[in-house]
Amino acid sequence: MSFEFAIWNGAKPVLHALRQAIGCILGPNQRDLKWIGLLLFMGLSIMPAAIAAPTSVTGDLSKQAAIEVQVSLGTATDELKFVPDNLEFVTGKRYKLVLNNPSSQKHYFTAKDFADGIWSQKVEAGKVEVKGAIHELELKPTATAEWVFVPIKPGSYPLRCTIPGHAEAGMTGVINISTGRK
Ligand SMILES: [Cu+2]
Repeated sequence: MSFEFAIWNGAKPVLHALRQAIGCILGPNQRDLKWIGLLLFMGLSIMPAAIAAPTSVTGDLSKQAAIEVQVSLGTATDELKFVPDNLEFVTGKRYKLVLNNPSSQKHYFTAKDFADGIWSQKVEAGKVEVKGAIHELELKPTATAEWVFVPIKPGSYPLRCTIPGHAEAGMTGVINISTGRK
C-alpha cells in the first residue's frame, strides 16, 4: 500500500462523516444543496457591490483632484479687503486655496474656526511645505501660499486679518462650508 493511498483511506471516514453531517443539516434532497449553493453565490456577488455603492464620500480624499480657489489679501492699491470676501466650500472635496498678497503691506488670513472644520493636508509657500493643523497664515507683500485641505464640518466661519485696524477697516470675510446637498 502506497503512502498516498494510506492517507486517502484515512481521510475517507472523515469525508463520509462530513457528508453525513451536511446531509443531516440539509436533508437528503440534492436540490436543497443546489439552492444553498446558488444563494451563497448570489450573496457573494451582491455583497461587494453593496459595499462599493457610493454613500457620501469614498476613496482616498487626499488624492482627488484639487479645486483651485484664489483669494487676494489686500489689493494692488492697498485697499484693506479680501478679494473675494465670501468663500464657498463643500465637504469631502479637495481644495487648493491659493492666497496672494498684491499689496505693499503684510496681511493675515485668520479663520480659526474654519481651520478646525477642515482637514489640512498641507500648506506650500515658496520651497517650504508645512503639514498638520494650520489656523492662520501671514503673507508678506508679493507672497503667495497654497493651502490644500478637505472641508469636514459644515458651517459659516468668520475670516479676518488680525493686523490692528485692518478688520475694522473692512478686511473681513465669510467662509461657508456646505454639504453640497440642496
Ligand atoms: Cu491686513
